[in-house]
Amino acid sequence: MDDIFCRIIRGEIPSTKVYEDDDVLAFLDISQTTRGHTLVIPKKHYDNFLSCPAETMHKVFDVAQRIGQAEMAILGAKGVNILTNVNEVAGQSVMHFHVHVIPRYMGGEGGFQITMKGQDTSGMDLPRLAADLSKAIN
Ligand code: DGP
Repeated sequence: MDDIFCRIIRGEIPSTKVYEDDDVLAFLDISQTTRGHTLVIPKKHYDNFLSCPAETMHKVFDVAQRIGQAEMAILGAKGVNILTNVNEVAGQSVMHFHVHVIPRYMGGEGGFQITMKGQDTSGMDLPRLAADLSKAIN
């Protein structure tokens, strides 16, 4: 599997690096949804968060946490969104696992918006739903 982030890792496409070690690379997102918007990726290719082995996933999130802390400390961010999309239906456009670290400021931001709209749950068997999910976790 080869994608645009694999090419960034190999240095074939330039990126504005924020952090790098043997396993993880972080660089500024080209879109800069808000100032400092950073992507954290494993150097080894995995399609998404769900297919990434836990050990690597933990390393990626460790770096994401540190970048979020840095955004709060030196960019004046008042909050941070940590986001990872899985598959096109959830908005994933680059099929290489990545975590967005998006600093949030008071007013004057870019276009980032999350709207979680609740729905009528009266027709759902929530205890059954939770039990099914619980059973499926291994
Ligand atoms: P997603 O929609 O979650 O798959 O996010 C992919 C992000 O990757 C999107 O915010 C834009 C960013 N992106 C795409 N191509 C490039 C690139 O060549 N360089 C950089 N720095 N970011 C890119």
